[in-house]
Amino acid sequence: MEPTKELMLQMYERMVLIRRFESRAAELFKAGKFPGWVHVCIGQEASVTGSAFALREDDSICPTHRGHGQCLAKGMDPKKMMAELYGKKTGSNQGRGGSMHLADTAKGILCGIAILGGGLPFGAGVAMASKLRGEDKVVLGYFGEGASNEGIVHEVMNMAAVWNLPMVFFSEQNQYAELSHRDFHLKIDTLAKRAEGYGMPGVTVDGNDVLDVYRATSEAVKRAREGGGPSMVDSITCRWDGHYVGDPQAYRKEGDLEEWKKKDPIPRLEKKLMDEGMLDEAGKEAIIARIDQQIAESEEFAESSPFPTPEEALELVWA
Ligand SMILES: Cc1ncc(C[n+]2csc(CCOP(=O)(O)OP(=O)(O)O)c2C)c(N)n1
Repeated sequence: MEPTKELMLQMYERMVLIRRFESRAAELFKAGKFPGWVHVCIGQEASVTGSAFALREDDSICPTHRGHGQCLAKGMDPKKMMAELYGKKTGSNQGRGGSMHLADTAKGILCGIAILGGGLPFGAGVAMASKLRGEDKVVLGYFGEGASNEGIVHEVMNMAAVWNLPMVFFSEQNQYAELSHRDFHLKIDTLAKRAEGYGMPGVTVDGNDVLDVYRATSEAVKRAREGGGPSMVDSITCRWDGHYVGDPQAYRKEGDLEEWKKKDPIPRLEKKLMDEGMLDEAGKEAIIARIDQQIAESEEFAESSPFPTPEEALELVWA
């Protein structure tokens, strides 16, 4: 499934948005503008964009604790996201969730869950609902290579295969799980090897090549939509920042960042677009200016929005 030129330009712009939004969010966090923990996915923009763009608007994703990029790629409004980071009432979760629990069900963004692998069983429930209702909506669940060793991930993948659920299990193998390099806890090179054990197809993609990610995920989404059941995509990429913003990263392998930065996903697509005459310097500058304006507006929106009041604390509580 080849993306159109129009779609490639949209993917480029979205990757630039994610990179610049997260860079600014990290600066704001360091300046003490909002509390909590912030996990950025800088370096992984192709992985989140290529996968989310393979979905329809009414398909769903299960975001993780490192979910800004996943949610922006799926179409979350940057204003709602920034306001949520600030804990404001205008945020995507009305200020109750923060960075790790982003949700916007109207956009198919099921709630991010900070417990590793915790989003996947909910995603399986949504996929089962789609199947029982005779709809053709697909759920794509994100997880990291660290989470891949959690029992819940194995359980969900097994059940999804047995029940033939319309799901895509998308692992972002970003080299580090908290403070551990992947070699410390994984004996296999690609998680896709595990797919056969669940009875589903598995594929490995270059997670820094947005087109490779888009093509492979589109195929998995098509299979799920047509009743062919779940698949697994292992996207090999790297996070450039720490586990959290402020992490001193004493554990990082020497020279590894320099190597991965050579594979920066944004200039890779940019070069293709320029070589094929779809983008020029002026077009690139216009995209950056447009995005910086959008980010400045989201910051202003977050700053000027009210906090929820103590009287409203129980408003969104179900029981
Ligand atoms: C069940 C559970 N165990 C441990 C943690 C603590 N923890 C938070 S993030 C993390 C590492 C996650 O690594 P990975 O799944 O590869 O995702 P990444 O952070 O690299 O995106 C750990 C161990 C947790 N949140 N939930």
